[in-house]
Amino acid sequence: MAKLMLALDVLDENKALKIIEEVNDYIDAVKIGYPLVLACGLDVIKKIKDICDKEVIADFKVADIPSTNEKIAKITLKYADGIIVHGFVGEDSVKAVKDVAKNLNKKVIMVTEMSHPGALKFIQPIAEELAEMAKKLEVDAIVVPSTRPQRLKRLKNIANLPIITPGVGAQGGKIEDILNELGEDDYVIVGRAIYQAEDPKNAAKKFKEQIKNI
Ligand code: FNU
Repeated sequence: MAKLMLALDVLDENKALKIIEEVNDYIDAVKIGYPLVLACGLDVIKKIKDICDKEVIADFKVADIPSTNEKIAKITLKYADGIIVHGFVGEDSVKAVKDVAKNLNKKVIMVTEMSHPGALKFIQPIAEELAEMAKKLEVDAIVVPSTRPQRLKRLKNIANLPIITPGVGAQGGKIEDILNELGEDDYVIVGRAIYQAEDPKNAAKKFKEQIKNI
C-alpha cells in the first residue's frame, strides 16, 4: 500500500497543529514548506512531531550553489527527516545536500517534473535527464506529477526510485489514474483537498481508503 503525505501549507501554527491532530490516524507523513515555516519558524516541525510522531519532509526545493545548499541542508535537517531539492541546478548542488543528509541519516528527495501547467515549458523537456541524474546520485526519492499519470510512469521507470507525487485533489489529479503505478514505498501528496475541506479528518480518511484499494 502506498502512503499518504499531507502537504500542510497553512499559515497559522495553531491551525496547522489542529489539522495534524484531526488527520493523524490517516496520514503517514507530513510535508511542510515555505508558507508554514516562513509564518512560524522551523520549530513548528518539532511541534508537529510531538503530536503525530511521523516523518516530516521540508519542501524547500533547494536550488543554489553547493556551499549554500549545504548550509540550508544542515539547518533544515536538524529538524526535518528529509528535504526536497531541485535537480536542474546540477549534480554538484544535489550532492552537497546528499552528503549532509547521509551523515545525519536523513532523506533527500529530488524534483524531476513539476505538477503545474507552467512546468511544461522549461522543466518537462529536461525531466527525463533529471530522473536519470536522480538514479545516478542515488537520492532517496523523486517528485513526479500526478496531474500527468503517463509522465509519472515514465519518470518512475527511468529513475527506478520511490516517488512522492503531488497534484491529487486541488490540482485536478485523481488517485484512480495513478493507482496502478504506486508501490508501498511511494507517497501520494495531498494538501488543499484535506486541509481546506469542511471536515479534514473525513477527507484524509477517504484518500487513505482510496490508496488502500490498490
Ligand atoms: P495541493 N508541489 C506541487 N507540485 O504541488 N512540491 C510540484 O511539482 C512540487 C511540489 C507541492 O495542491 C506544493 O507546493 F514539486 O494543495 C504543495 O505543497 O494538494 C503540494 O505539493 C500540493 O498541494
